[in-house]
Order: sequence, then structure tokens, then C-alpha cells
Amino acid sequence: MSRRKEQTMKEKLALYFIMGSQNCPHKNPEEILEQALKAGITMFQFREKGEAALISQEKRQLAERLQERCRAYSVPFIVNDDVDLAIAIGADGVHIGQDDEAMQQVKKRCPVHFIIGVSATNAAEANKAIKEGADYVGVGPIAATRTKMDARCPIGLTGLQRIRKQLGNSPIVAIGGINHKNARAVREAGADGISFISVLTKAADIQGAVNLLKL
Ligand code: TZP
Ligand code: MG
Repeated sequence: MSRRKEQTMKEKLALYFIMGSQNCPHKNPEEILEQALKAGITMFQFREKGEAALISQEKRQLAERLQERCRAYSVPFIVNDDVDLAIAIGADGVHIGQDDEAMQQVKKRCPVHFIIGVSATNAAEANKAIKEGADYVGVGPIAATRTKMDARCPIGLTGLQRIRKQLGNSPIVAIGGINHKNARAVREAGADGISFISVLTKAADIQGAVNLLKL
């Protein structure tokens, strides 16, 4: 990746909000996203996942409604796991995990301009993803999280630092248990950006919560 492209990617990763309808059972995901966009998030991932997740047409319809909101703010709209959906609705990219479709396959199917993100828990996974052409790696969980039930053991700031050392300049976004208390330390440990779910989906004041994450 060119230095310039790398830099642009890092700017997009700064405040990366992730959400699916299952993350806000008693709230309207469109309203949450609208407020988050207004507050200044720089990227969004639609992660419709788990037992309570929408499927088929309902999933696609929600994706399209959220995508429209992102478009209005020129914020990239990324789809988690579901490469077919991402292609079908003309998303800006996909995010894939270690157990999802192989990178080679994803690259073959997606338009060239797609942003491709890959989850990694250690330096070996992160290195492999970048070598295979990932635009960024999502590294974590950094701290304990109640949002992802099958999350691996937290890697802490030390784990993040280790991965940063191995990856050189490649774009890294940290994930898992990130809140206003640890956001700054996470950046100082080498993350170009932070990604978060519950800190916004559970917030009474989304604008205020985003402001605190920026500090
Ligand atoms: N992957 C690793 S931890 C996690 C994901 C999707 C959940 C992050 O959610 P939260 O609420 O920001 O800890
Ligand atoms: Mg996945």
C-alpha cells in the first residue's frame, strides 16, 4: 500500500463504530447511527450477528437504510462477514474474521476499491492479513468485553504494542472493551484508531460519548 493510501486509511479508522440491531434491542439502530455520525465517527461497520440478528431481506433492508445514513456524511460503510451482501448493496468494504471466507477468495470477488479489514488477535495473524492484502487489521480484544460472547482472551496494551512493532506502519484499529477511560492509552500503544460497540449503543448521550473517545 502506498504511504498516501495508508494515511487515508488511518484517518478513516480514527473512530470506527460497529453495530447491528442485536446490539440495541430497545433502540432504533438508525437513530443511534445518525447521532454517532453527527458526533463525528469516521467509519461504520454493519455487524448483524448472533441469535437475535436479522436475516435475509430484513437484514439487507436495514443495511441499506444504515448505508444511506453513512453516505449522507461521506463515512465509509463496511459490512461484517457477509461478502455477498457487501457486493450486492455496493458497500465501501468488508470486514472478515479468521474463520470467514479466505482473503484470496474475497479479493477475487470484491471490486478493487473495496476496503478489506481482517480481525487478528496476534502478530502472526495480523502479519498474514497484511501480506495477503488487507487494508487494515482489527486487533483485539484489548480488554474484557461483554458484547462478543466468544471473544478470545484480552491481549491488553502489551499485546497491541507487540503487534504494532511487528506490523511497521500498517493500519491498525483496536477493538474490544474500548471506552473513554482507555482510548488514549490504546492509541499511545500503537493503534491508529479505535473501534467500539457498547460504548455508543448503551450510551444515553451519544454525542457526549463520542467526544470523550476523541480525547
Ligand atoms: N471483536 C472482538 S471484541 C468485539 C468484537 C466484535 C466486541 C467489541 O464490543 P465492545 O462493546 O466495544 O467491547
Ligand atoms: Mg466474522
